[in-house]
Amino acid sequence: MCYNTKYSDINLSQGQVLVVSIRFGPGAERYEVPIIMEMNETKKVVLSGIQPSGTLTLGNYLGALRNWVKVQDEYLCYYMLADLHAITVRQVPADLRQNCFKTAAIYLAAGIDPNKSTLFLQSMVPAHSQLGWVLDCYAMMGELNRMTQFKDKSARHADNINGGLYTYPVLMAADILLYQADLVPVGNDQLQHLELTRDIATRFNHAYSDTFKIPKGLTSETGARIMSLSDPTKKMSKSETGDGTIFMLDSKDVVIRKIRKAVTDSDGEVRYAEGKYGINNLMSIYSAVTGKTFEEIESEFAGKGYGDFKSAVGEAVADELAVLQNEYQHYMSDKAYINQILIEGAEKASYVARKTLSKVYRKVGFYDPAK
Ligand code: AQP
Repeated sequence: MCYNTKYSDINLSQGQVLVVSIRFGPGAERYEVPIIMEMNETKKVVLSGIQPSGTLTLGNYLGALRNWVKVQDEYLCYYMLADLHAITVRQVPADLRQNCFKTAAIYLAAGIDPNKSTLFLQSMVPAHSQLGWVLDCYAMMGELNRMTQFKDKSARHADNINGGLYTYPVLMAADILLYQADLVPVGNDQLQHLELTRDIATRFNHAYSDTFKIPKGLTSETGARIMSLSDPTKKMSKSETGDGTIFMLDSKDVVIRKIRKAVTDSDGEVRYAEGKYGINNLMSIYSAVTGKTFEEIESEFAGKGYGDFKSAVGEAVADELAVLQNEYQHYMSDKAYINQILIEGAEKASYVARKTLSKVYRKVGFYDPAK
């Protein structure tokens, strides 16, 4: 049996890894031989991920996903579903499985294009845990003790302050360093972890020889830190209960209601100023969604009350999310497609990750009887 594949139809960018599965034999489904082709790397590499620990939030969208989509053509991007990170907080197994699948659909709906970027599940690439362990031995307790996210999360989950929560930033370092990432798109909340990644990589490179590329942050001016609507001094989080978080799958009515209830102040003037946390947050959201500057927003709502402003923010956010939600429904109805994307993504990611891991194993002195 012969299958004609026109390789001229495959648009492979520089640096991308292509996995081809050839099916042959009686039944045509029975044998698969993965062939991996790799182009010379010239584009800068980007790595990022979101924990599938619940429905993604407006913060995940404006602070991460939307920016990932924008850089897909310029860079060679690896976008993972960080399920290993997700279990640092107790998850209901069936919910985690379902959230992984839904999050993959959200990535695709937001515009992550599997022909341009590698979309994969972290737990399907064993090199993340393997490098994570090695790097644990190169991260210092004093460094980990300073991580503010550990302090925040252990305060929020006082009944489950586990080792994984503590070494979370080291696994994040492994995620980034495995792909020799040049750039990591992060919200402000992750900058401290990125700094630690750089320190661990530099320490390892000095102890042996150049092994890891030292990554830099790629921050966006808008949406870098979206705050909770009910407590605008805290980051908007998936796990927040109540109306402080807008979820990417919230209906228009829910979005408008949550924004109408957002905590503001008694000043009554729509302007960006020190201490006006609630209004500043709503202005940041409105600016990120509409592309308007703070000055433009201030003049648009000059002489109007918070009610008008909140209605406009609610409408703008709901309209932006509605487009994405339509796409999401489309992907959710095609389970086979999403599964295929995740299988191929893991193969491509594993190929690259294994190269870095074997270099690290050799440098630290692990014996390989095959060599
Ligand atoms: N509120 C936010 N504003 C801007 N960016 C945000 N990000 C998350 N929340 C905001 C960005 O999304 C990426 C991945 O985040 P994550 O969801 O994997 O991790 P997290 O920040 O620990 O998530 P939560 O929502 O706080 O999780 P729970 O509630 O489960 O503990 C990062 O790039 C981050 O900057």
